[in-house]
Amino acid sequence: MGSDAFVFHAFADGSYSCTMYGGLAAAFTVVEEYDPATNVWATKAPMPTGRAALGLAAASNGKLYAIGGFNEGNGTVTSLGTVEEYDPATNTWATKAPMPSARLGLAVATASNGKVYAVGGFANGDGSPPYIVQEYDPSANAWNTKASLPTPRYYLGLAPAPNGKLYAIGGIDYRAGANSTASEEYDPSTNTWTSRSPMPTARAALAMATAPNGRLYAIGGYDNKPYPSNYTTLVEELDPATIVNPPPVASADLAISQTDSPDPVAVGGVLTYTIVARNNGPQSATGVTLTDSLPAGVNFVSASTSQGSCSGTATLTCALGSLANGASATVSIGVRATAAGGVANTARITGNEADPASANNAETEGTTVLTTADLSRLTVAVEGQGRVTSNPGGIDCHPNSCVANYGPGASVSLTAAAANGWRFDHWERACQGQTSTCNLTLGSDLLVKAVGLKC
Ligand SMILES: [Ca+2]
Ligand SMILES: [Ca+2]
Repeated sequence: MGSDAFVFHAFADGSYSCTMYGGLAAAFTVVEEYDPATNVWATKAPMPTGRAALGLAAASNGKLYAIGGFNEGNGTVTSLGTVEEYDPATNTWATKAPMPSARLGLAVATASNGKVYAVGGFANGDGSPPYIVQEYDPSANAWNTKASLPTPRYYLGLAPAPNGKLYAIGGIDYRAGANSTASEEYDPSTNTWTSRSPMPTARAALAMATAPNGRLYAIGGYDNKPYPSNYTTLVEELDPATIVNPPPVASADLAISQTDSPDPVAVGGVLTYTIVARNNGPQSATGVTLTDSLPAGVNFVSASTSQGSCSGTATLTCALGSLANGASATVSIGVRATAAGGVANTARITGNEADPASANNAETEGTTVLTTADLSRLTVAVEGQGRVTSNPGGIDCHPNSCVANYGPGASVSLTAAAANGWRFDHWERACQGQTSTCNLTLGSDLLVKAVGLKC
């Protein structure tokens, strides 16, 4: 290629309005050569496929590769995977293996390994985010798909550095829908991307070039100012030898869940909220605080926590301290229901770190509060020595009789266990049979007797 430069027509503003570019296929085949030594321009053999918003790279074999872009006919924009190779020595073009993913607004550069990388850009009408990275090997005339661009972008800049890495700079952030400051480094030897110091000014449709001093220059493009003052003459320099990784932003996704027991509960009865605070990571959470403003209709009875401490009564504040990634803490809050109806209790969690998902930082649990007249009374008597427990809780008889109230139609499972030297023999009254578990549906007040015998 010598010291000549080649100009391929493309858009100045990165737009692709169909009306602006009628007859585009013919207009965008022009190739002109500039010779810095003589300051002279010359017209060269036209590119076979007219297109815009393509990528162009000079490979180490002395040839140029024109990759992707789009053309337009009958008002329809078509993304292209076209690859055409220009040989400056013979002023001829050859068609090469097409890029697997047709794209426009992509960035193309050659790394020191001799491979050409096509980064970002989007397929018109495809809808997929512009994160695709594909590698072209000029010697094999073959493409491979590589690790995706972390920040999906189009109309970005791409340039190689003497350290063997490529830098993908700026462009339009597909997710944010705005010009980007992203600076992401690609290492072809490990096929990995690393986030680097962002470009100071968010820009798209910029030009990137590597100077003999080893530094990269981001030139022009358009920034976030209103049109038409958004076209910028700005030049910002990136020195790959001195850039650093931006400090990682600590983040921890705290999440909360709670259950209540019993539900329904009788007026005057104690209701327990069991609240689990969990850190879904990725970093450890510090200063984890659970707060719970108790709803009207309940009075505070007790609070306990598996770590840290809780204070307050109407509003409880539990300082849980730190939670490692994946760790959890459990807070139990006992309240007495004071009025029939429904109560809804909301518990919230916060921490010192940024939380990437806020929807799971609060949870509300509802409980039905019934008058005793609405409830069914279950009375369990134990004959002999043993214990009867229930699920849901409420019954725990050993050795005497006990009573619990359940909501209308509640399903209750009773389990009998004999004391040492005794065996469970059979149920009587509302339960029957000799298996140690009995399932009941409480449509009315019921009495159950568990009979144990000495071994
Ligand atoms: Ca969260
Ligand atoms: Ca409930």
